[in-house]
Amino acid sequence: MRVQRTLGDLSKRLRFSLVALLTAVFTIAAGVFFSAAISAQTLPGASAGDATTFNRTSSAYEDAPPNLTEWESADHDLGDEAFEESFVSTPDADSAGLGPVFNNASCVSCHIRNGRGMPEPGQLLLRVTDGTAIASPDKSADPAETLKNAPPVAGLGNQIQDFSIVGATPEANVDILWKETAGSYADGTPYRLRSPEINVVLANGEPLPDTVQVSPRVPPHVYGLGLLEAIPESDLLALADPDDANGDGISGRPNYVWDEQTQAVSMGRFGWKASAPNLLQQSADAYLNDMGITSPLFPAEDGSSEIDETTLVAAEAYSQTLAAPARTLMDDPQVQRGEQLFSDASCVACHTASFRTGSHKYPALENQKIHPYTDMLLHDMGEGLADNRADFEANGQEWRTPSLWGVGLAQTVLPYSGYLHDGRARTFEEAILWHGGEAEVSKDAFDAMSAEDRQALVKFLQSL
Ligand code: HEC
Ligand code: HEC
Ligand SMILES: [Ca+2]
Ligand SMILES: [Ca+2]
Ligand SMILES: [Ca+2]
Repeated sequence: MRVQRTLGDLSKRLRFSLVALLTAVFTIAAGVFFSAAISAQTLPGASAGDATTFNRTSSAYEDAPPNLTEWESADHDLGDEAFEESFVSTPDADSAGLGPVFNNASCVSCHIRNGRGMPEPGQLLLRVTDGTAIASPDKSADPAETLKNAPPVAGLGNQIQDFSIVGATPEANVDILWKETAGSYADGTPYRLRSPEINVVLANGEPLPDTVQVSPRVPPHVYGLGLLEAIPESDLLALADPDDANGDGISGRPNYVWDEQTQAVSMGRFGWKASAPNLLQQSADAYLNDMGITSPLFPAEDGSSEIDETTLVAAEAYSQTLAAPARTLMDDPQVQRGEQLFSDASCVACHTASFRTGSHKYPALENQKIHPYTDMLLHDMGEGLADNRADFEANGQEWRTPSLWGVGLAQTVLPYSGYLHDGRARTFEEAILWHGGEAEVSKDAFDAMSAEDRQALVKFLQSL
C-alpha cells in the first residue's frame, strides 16, 4: 500500500522535479529491500523459511524459530524444561516415576543438545520381537498390537531396558562390538566400514534366543520436527510409488501405524521406521518405554499416570518448536558442484529437497517453504542395513528417509556421533556406501565418482 501511494504521488510530481523522481525510486527500492529483510524466508540458505535459525555453532539445534509469537515461545520454554527434566525413583519427589526399568532418565540425555545420540548403552535402544510368534498373530488382540506386527518377547516386551532403579533388575546387559570390513572405490581408493554386533545377556545370565528379532536404533536429532509434522499428508503420498510405476527403481511408500489418541490407523512419520504418527505419541512412547513413565496417553493398568497432560504436551511442544539450521557456503563452487552431484546421483529421489508446510497447531510453522531433504517414506535399503524386524507396515529392510537439513552440524554438536539408524557410519562417505536396495544405483554412482567429486558431494552435505 505504501509503495502504491508513493507511485501515485510520483506521477503528479514527476514533471516538476527530477529530485522528487530520484527520491521516489529510492523509496521504492528501500521498501523492496526492507520487506525482503524482514522475511527470513527470502534470505539465502533459509532451509525452514521464517522458522530458520542462522546459528551454526554447537548450540544450533537448540534454537526456537525466530518467528514464534509470545504464546508459542511460552510453550517452547515449558517444553525446554520438560525435555531437560531428569526423573528419579524417590516416590514423593517432584520428578518421580522413573522405571522400575528404563534406558535413561531424561529426554536430553539421549538427544544430546537436541542432536543424535551415540551407539552406546544408555542411548542406543533395542526394539525386539518374538520371531516365533509371528507366524500366528493373534487376530483377536488389541489392534494396536496386531498392526504393530511385532509380538512382544516374554519378559522383555518390545524394548530392552538395560537399566533399573535400586531394588529392580535391568532386563539385560547389552554390549556393542564393532566388526570392520574393507572395500575400495572404483578408482582403487580403499575404505573401511563398520557394523555393530549386539550381544545381549538376559538378567538370568542366558543369551538372547536366536528367535528374537533385534532392531538397534540411535537417538535421532529432534529439531525441525514440527515443520515435518506440518507437511500435508497428500504431498507426501503424491511421492509414493509403491509398485515403481515410473520404473526408476525407487518405490517409496508410507508406513501406516496405530494412533493411540484417535484410535485409528494413521500415516507414520517419526522414528527410524516412521512408526509414530505424530510428536505427541512419539513423546508419550519415549516417556513410557525409554524412561518407564506412564502418561495420560499410555497410563498404568489402573488408569493412573506418573506425569500429567501438561508435562506430556510440553514435551511434544518442544520438539514441535525447534528451528532448523540454515545452509551455509551457498556461493562456494565446490558446494554447488556437490549439490549438482546430489541431484545427478538421484539422492533427491528420496531425500526430497522442498515442500511447503500446511496447517499446524503452531501458526509460526505454517505456510513455510522448507528444504528438509526427506520424503518421509519407507524405502528398501538392502540387506546391509536390514534389521530383519517389521514395524507396522515397514518390513525388515525398510527405513524412512531421514531429513538431511542441519546434518552438516551433527559432529559440531556432538563429536564422533554416527550416521544411519544404528550410528554405524562414522563419516558421510560411510553413510552413502551403506546405501543399497532402492538406493543401490545412487551408491554405485558415488562409488564411480572421482575423488574430487566425492569430496564435493560430502562438502554439500556439510553445508546443510
Ligand atoms: C534412551 C534414549 C532415549 C530417551 C531417554 C528418549 N529418546 Fe527420543 N528417541 C530415541 C531413539 C532411539 C529414537 C528413535 C526411535 C525409533 O526409531 O523408533 C527416538 C526418537 C525420538 C523422536 C522422533 C525423531 C524423528 O526424527 O523421528 C522424538 C520426537 C523423540 N525421540 C523425543 C523424545 C522425548 C520427548 C523424550 C523424553 C520424553 C525422549 N525422546 C527420550 C532415544 C531416546
Ligand atoms: C532409495 C532412497 C534413498 C536414496 C536414493 C538415497 N538415500 Fe540416503 N538415506 C535413505 C534412507 C532410508 C536412509 C536411512 C537408512 C538407515 O538409517 O539405515 C538414508 C540415510 C542417509 C544419510 C544418513 C542420515 C542420518 O541422519 O544418519 C545420509 C548422509 C544420506 N542418506 C545421504 C544420501 C546421499 C548423498 C545419497 C545419494 C548418493 C542418498 N542418500 C540416496 C534413503 C535414500
Ligand atoms: Ca514408572
Ligand atoms: Ca522391556
Ligand atoms: Ca519409482
